[in-house]
Amino acid sequence: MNPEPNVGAVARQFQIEGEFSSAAPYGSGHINDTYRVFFDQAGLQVRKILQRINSKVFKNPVALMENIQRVTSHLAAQVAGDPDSNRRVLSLIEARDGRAWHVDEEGSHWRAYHFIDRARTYDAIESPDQAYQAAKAFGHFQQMLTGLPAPRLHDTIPDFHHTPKRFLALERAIAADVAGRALLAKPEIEFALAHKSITTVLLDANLPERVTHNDTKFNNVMLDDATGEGICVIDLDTVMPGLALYDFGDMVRTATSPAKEDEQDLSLVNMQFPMFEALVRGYLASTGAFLTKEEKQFLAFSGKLITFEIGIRFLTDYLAGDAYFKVHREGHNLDRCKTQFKLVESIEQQEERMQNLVQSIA
Ligand code: ADP
Ligand code: GN1
Ligand code: MG
Repeated sequence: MNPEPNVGAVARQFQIEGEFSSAAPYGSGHINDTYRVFFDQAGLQVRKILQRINSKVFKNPVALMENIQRVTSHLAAQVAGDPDSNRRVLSLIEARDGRAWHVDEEGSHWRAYHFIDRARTYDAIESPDQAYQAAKAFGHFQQMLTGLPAPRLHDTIPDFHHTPKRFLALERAIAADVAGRALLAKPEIEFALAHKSITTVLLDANLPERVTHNDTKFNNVMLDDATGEGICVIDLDTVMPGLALYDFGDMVRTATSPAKEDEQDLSLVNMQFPMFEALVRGYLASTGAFLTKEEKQFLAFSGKLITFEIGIRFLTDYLAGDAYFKVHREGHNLDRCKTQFKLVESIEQQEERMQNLVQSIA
C-alpha cells in the first residue's frame, strides 16, 4: 500500500490556473487512486481530476501515458466539429515540465484531466435507455479508433483478456491456497472448474485485432445529465489492441443486471433481457458498419465469457489474499465473484433467446 499522498503538492505540479484549495478521493475504481481537486480561480471553484496510477498493476506507466496521449489526441481530432466537443473526449492537463504526467517523491506517476461537467457515471444500470446510450458511446469509441494511425499501441497489461491464462492463474491459486481460503470458496471453485471449456472459444474464433477499451464497465462512461447521452468514455488505462467482443462482453456484465458488482443479495443479480436488447441495438448503431459477421455472431457469448473471466479474476484474488483489487470488507472479492457467477448462470438460462435476438437484428 502506498503512503497517503500529499495531493495538494501533486496538484500544483500541473499547469492549472489559480490556487489549490482542496482535494478528496473520488469514484469507485478498484485499481488507481482518483481525486477530485478544486482550484480557486479568482473566487471561482474549478474542479479537475487527479489520478495516481497503480504501478503494481501497470508496470510501465510511461508507455501507458503514451497510449493515452495518442488516443485522446486522435479522438479530439475526430470530434472537433461536433457540438460540445470538449466534453466528448478526456483531455489531459500537462505537468509543469511539459510532460503528460508527474512523478512524485515515492516514484508514483500521476496525471490530471479537465473535469467533464454536467455528466456523471453510475455504478449500477437503471434503465434500458442507459444501456443503449452506454453501448452506443463505447461502440462509437471503437469506431473512432479504427482509424488510429500506426504504430500499434503498447499492451499496458499483456494478455489482459486472455481467458485461458486467467484460468491457469486460478488453478495455481487454488493449488497454492496461500490465504487458506479455498475451503470457504468451494462452490465457486467447483463452478469455475466446470466452466473451463468456454475459456478458449473467442481465441479460437480467429477474430480481427482492433483497438479496444478493455474495461467498458458501466461506470466508465459518463452520461449527460440533461439528455442521458453517453457523452464521454473514460478510464483509458487499458485501451490497447484487443477484440471488439471484450468490450461488448464487459457491457453485458455490467449493464444488464441492476445489482451492484458486490451485491450480497444474489436474488437481485439477473440478466434482464430488455437491457441486453438495448445494448445490442446501441452497440450496433455505432459499430454495425465495420464489425464482421463472425464478430456479431459472438455478441451474446461474449457476455457470458467476460462475466466468467472477471469472476475467476475476483476468485483468484480472494484466494491470493486480496493482492490486486482494492477491498473494503472481509470476503469482498468472494462476494464479487459470486455476483459474476450468478450472472453467468442467468445468461446461460437465456442464452438461446439472446442469440436469436442477435441473429434477428445483426
Ligand atoms: P478508476 O480507475 O478509479 O475507476 P476513473 O478514471 O474511472 O478511475 O475515474 C473514477 C471516477 O471519477 C469515474 O467513475 C467518474 O465518475 C469520475 N471521473 C473520471 N474522470 C473524470 C473527468 N474527466 N471528469 C469528471 N469526472 C471524472
Ligand atoms: C478493474 O479500474 P477499474 O475499477 O475500472 C479492472 C477491470 C475489471 C474491473 C472489475 C486494470 O477496473 O479489469 O473488470 O476492475 N481493471 C484492471 O470491476 O485490472
Ligand atoms: Mg473507472
